[in-house]
Amino acid sequence: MKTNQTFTMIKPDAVANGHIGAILNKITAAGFRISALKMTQLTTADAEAFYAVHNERPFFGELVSFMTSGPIVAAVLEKENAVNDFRTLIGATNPAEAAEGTIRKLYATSMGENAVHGSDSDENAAIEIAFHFSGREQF
Ligand code: 3AN
Repeated sequence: MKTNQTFTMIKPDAVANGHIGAILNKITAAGFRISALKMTQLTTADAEAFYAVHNERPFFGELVSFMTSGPIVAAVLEKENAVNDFRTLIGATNPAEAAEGTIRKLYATSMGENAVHGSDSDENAAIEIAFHFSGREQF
């Protein structure tokens, strides 16, 4: 399956630190079209379901409590090669290893509180988009 879509969340740390506008600006400046957008707050059940692949990892509890700690901004982004190009734009999971100019280098504070999520495959992008947005919320 090959699509031109990816899914992102601006995480609670970046929302609380006032970076929504700067991050959306960086995303559109990099050539992505925003085709869905909402501010919301995940419940514990939402975060556990969204991150179910990580439920055996030692940081799972920390991840769920962080992701439910405040509002997030969820979005669907469109561009050719969206998944890979967006992973490049956000940088490495650990901000200390993220390349200069990437969103995580600029705005993340730690490995756990790393400012943004980006889908890791076309398959997961489709699952994550359907998890957060109904058909009539996508344009
Ligand atoms: P990415 O978000 O770069 O795809 P994943 O999928 O390995 O990274 O991890 C999902 C999320 O889990 C990360 N965005 C981060 O918030 C959290 N996470 C990953 N590794 C750690 C860790 N060692 N300690 C705390 N949180 C972590």
